[in-house]
Amino acid sequence: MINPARTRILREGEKRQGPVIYWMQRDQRAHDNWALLFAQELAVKSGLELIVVFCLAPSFNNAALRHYRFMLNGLIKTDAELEKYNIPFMLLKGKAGDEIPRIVKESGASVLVSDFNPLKNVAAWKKEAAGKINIPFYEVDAHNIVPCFIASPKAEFGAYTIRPKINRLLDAYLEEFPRLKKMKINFKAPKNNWDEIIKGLRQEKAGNDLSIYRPGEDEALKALQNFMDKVFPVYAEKRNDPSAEGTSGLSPYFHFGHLAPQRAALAIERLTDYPESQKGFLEELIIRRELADNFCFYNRSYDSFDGFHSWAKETLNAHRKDKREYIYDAARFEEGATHDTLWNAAQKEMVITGRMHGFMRMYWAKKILEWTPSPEEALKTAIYLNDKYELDGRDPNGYAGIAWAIGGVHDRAWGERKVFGKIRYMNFNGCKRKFNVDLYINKINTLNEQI
Ligand code: FO1
Repeated sequence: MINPARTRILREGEKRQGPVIYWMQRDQRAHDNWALLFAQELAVKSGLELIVVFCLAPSFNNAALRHYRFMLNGLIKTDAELEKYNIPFMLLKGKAGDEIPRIVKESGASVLVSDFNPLKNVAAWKKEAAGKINIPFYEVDAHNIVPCFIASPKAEFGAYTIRPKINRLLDAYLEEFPRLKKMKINFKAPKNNWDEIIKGLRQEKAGNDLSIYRPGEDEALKALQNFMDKVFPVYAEKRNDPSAEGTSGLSPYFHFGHLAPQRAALAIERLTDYPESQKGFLEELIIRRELADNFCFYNRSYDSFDGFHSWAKETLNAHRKDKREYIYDAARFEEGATHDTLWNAAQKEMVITGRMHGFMRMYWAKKILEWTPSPEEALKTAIYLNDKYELDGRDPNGYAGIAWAIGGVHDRAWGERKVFGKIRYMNFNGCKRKFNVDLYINKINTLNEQI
């Protein structure tokens, strides 16, 4: 039995006989997926068929071709995996607000289930779909260990306020996943023509093709094992060193839902030999990640200046007129053509590899604030570049991270200074104290452009 607290109902509806549809959206995997497990429980209990659908949108928050390729190549594997369980997977194309009601009507579905997503554009899709159907519509948090709407009823100030709330509930929710069951012969969906779909992609090509990252649920589990075997022992001291290979590299798999953060937590929980690494990683994986969902879910201005706390708005307003030592527009930032070799290296790392080290992301965003005429323009530029190039962009983690860097969200006030006001300041010398800047810049400048 799936813990009912992981589920909330988006609309009531009349009970009828017909397939249960799981609209897969954020959690694009067959296993360790609470939304799919809930949908299957409903279907098996009532002897109904189970269908999984995914709606391919023509655009998504400035996602580029390489992001769509990564996502679709992951979905191909999910389609194949579901087939082994007699669960049909249908790829729909177009606006979800039209496509989901259409498939509900055509299939005579009795229940609609989707996975939880705090992003406002996805919430709008669901609202539109909910308004056009008259069957029950459930949403299941398959991404967070403690469901977002259970962890807290409001936007939290920071990790220090949400941490006790999550830790109190962790034992109840950090449980092993039930196995997906094989359905009796189910209705046969038409085969998805994946080659045609991938050839038909029309998104802008931005940055390198990233063929080195292998998408999909199976690759995500391999990446988790590799992290545990090779990186975890040194994670505690290397995680803040951009010149080292000290990060998990799991964020693109979390972003596209190829890996459940709960699966990673269950695995890492066993690694008691490295308590420091374990503490550091679980803080990022559980507290920081669920804080980002909390921020986007309860603060609909998560991508704008209005989303900042009043202390931050006041201090940034008080320094609007400060002279900026350097001024760059989005194009110059995008080219990585500023006066700062460290900043340029971080931008180059993101364009070529589709990722940027966590420590550099903070420096990268804060310098955009410092070298842009207004905080609003800085936020716009940082979000634009992050969403266009990061493999894990277009994600609550990204919006929360940028709001932290530029607007002090989930941070506190620091000593007042030019442009930043009381927003935490970072500079080149601060980076030099933390890690070998030349080594990092060198590593990026010798990156193979053919990635
Ligand atoms: N979600 C969809 O339901 N349909 C899409 O076509 C789609 C495209 C897409 C492209 C890049 C990207 O980073 C995310 C994309 N998403 C899409 C959203 C994704 O499924 C998650 O909802 C978000 O990443 C938020 O976690």
